[in-house]
Amino acid sequence: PNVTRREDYNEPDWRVPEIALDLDLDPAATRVRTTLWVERGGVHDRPLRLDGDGLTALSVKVDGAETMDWHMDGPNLVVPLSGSAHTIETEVEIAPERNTQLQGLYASSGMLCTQCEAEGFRRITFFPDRPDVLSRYKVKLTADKTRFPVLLANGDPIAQGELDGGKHWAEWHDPFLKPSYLFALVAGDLVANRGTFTTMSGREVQLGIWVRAPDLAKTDHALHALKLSMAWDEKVYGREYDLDVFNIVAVDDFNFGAMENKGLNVFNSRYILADPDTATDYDYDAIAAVVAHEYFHNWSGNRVTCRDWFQLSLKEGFTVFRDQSFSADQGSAAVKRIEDVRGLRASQFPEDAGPLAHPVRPDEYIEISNFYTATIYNKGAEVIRMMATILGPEKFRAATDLYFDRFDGTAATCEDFVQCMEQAGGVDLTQFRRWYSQAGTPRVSATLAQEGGRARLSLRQLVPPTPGQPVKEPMVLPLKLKLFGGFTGRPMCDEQLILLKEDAQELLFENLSETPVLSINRGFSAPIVVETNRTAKDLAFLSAHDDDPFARYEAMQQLMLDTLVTSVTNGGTDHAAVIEAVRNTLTDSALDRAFVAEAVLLPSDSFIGDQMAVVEPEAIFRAREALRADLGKALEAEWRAAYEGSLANRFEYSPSAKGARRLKTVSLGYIAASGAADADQLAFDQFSLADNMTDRQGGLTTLVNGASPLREEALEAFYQRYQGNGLVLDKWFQAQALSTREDTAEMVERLVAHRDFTLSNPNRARSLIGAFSVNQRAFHDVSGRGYRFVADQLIALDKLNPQTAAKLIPPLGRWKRFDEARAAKMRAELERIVATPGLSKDMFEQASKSLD
Ligand code: DPP
Ligand code: ZN
Repeated sequence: PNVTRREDYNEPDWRVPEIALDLDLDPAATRVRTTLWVERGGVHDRPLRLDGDGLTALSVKVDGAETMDWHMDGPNLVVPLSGSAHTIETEVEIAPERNTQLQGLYASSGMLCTQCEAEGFRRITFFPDRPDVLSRYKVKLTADKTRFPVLLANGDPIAQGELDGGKHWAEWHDPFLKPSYLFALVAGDLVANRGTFTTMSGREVQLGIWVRAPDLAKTDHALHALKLSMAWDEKVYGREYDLDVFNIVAVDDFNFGAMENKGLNVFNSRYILADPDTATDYDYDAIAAVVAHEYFHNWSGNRVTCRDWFQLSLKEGFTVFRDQSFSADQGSAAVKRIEDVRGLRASQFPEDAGPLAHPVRPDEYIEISNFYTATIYNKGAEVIRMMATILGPEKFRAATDLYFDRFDGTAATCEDFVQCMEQAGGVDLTQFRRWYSQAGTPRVSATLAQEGGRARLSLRQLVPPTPGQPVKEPMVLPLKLKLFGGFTGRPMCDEQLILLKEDAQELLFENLSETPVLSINRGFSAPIVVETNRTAKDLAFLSAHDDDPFARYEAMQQLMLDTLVTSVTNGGTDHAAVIEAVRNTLTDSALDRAFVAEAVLLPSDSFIGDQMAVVEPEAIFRAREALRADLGKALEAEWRAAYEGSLANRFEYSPSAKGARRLKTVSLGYIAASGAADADQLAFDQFSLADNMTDRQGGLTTLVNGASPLREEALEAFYQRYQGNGLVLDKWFQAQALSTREDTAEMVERLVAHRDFTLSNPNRARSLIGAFSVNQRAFHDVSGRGYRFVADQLIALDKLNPQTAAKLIPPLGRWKRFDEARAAKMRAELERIVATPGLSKDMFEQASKSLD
């Protein structure tokens, strides 16, 4: 397969300032007639080369006359042209109902919709399908009026009408220049939850959340989140919406979470539909975050887009940072930061430490779909956050203003963004740019040594080697730190922001009146791993006294991790320090319940594994269960008090009610871990009496991990209650795939034969196969059956939907982290995948790189 390289970038040979699309929509056979107004870019004699994927040209016209002077180069259409500007017309026919890749134009639950990012537009029509070709779009849609009463596209609706034979048409114009990946259309039998938003300059925007009629009642939360997002972007970034309409459509079959098409966002229905009976608090939060994310792309992505796909983090990293800040402003910023860091550590750190590690701005790819990664999105967001930290809020805002003003209507690069930061911020980011080019998670060791009234902090940084990058240069690491008096608990200095730029640096603290305790990387100011010489006592102290909630959480996590890693490696069972620290936090009534719930939760099996030279899944599981049981027993009264204190109220979606629910289920988990006789009944009662999905799922999950007869009863009741609701059935599959039980692999193998299981819906495939492969204990069963099972499923999924299949490869690629026997079995499955005839390039790239 071909490798695309960043350094090979050239400006487009031909520009396409205008395009008109005329689609006669039909699931079996859709006619696409396209008119391109093309202009030669610069002085050259190269022909017009239009990307295609699976298309056959039925006719080609140049300047109005049919021509035979064209040829195919593989999937692409090549038309020699003599002048500097021409009109090109092409006609193709496509079959959306046969499109199982869900890329291009496809059918989902009776509607027709599109997904064009990154390279799906070429599956609809011939076009220079690259993000630096910006065009003004006119779109005419024609379809059967009964099956497809609603016809939507980007921009503003211009005209509509009826035709003979039960058909109708609609025309949409988008006045803004956009790349082809932002094109979208939707045709279906849909209804809208409508609203309006008045922008800062007083324009009224018509909002619509489009769904199938039975789902209408589940759209209020998304509509509300959209209005909040629009107001937030005006207030925080000065960015106003620019069209008269903004539509969102929810679609059941969707590869991504959602897509920011100009004026017509298309969403995976899991990020739109919510009511208390079917959506958890986590879902509610995720819906608000994704609605915000896609809306914010209107400026960071659409008005200013990417020059090429190597710049993907320009829009994604920045937009994730924006949506994280938005969510932080809606509730507890500390809890949001904890959740984001937990997510980064669960997905990005392992990626950066494995065979698929790549820089935030990659240098090459085989299939761009494989680069919609935690590194591009979440590490990319951390890189923006660090620049915001270095600049401070005012200069950062000046820098983003400059960026939006300077690059509005163009396709920009990460370098352009950094230059705006430098100019408006008055800083030199030369060395900082390594965050874009060097992969790998930097590791910092911080050693604090006291000598009388002075203390010396020695910092060292190391960026580990990653594929293709054996040697690294030191990075710029913004570290927020503070010292606390170990005796009085009082801060001994103000918080400092230091920039660690060298391999090693030292800091001196003078006139200390007591022994200092180090609080470092406060707020997770840099996305790194920090190793310190802090004792269990220091960590317990910080977990109770640090005035930065993130640092407090972090100290507790480190204490738990140190304890667990010791248990796994030396069989240690001294849990006293953790128990005391958890008791302090749990009984501190001044703390936010949501914070408490996060802080008392043990690190995941996989995160414990990430700390070890060789991951031992069974030993980790046992050590973690032993600590959970001890915590459950030692603090049983406290867990019950926390549980009961969170029982009362009826469902409400507010930060405090969410926090109470979270702590309730975390406490339930510990009560169950204690072995209390009534735990199963408690879980079952929570499950059956719940007035919301968060509590119901909490009860179910607790039972699913156990062996009570109530387990089957709950699973069956849940299934019966939600039969026919795809999104909730995903939770049913997922709860079983994530079970900590010994027989999970066997259960999951049986579940693929369940009549509600299908690989053709990405959410369903991920809820079973994806969830199972991150269940460390079950997936890494020493027999290797977990590996074989996942490989079988991915080979089957690849034939339908390569993009979704390839995203599920990474757990198999982590073989280097395991013992030889497991590693050999994992490699064997990867080899079997690579050798599969007809394998997609998506899978080939992920699986073959994972073998290196
Ligand atoms: N660009 C989309 C998003 O991240 C993914 N297709 O919002
Ligand atoms: Zn995005």
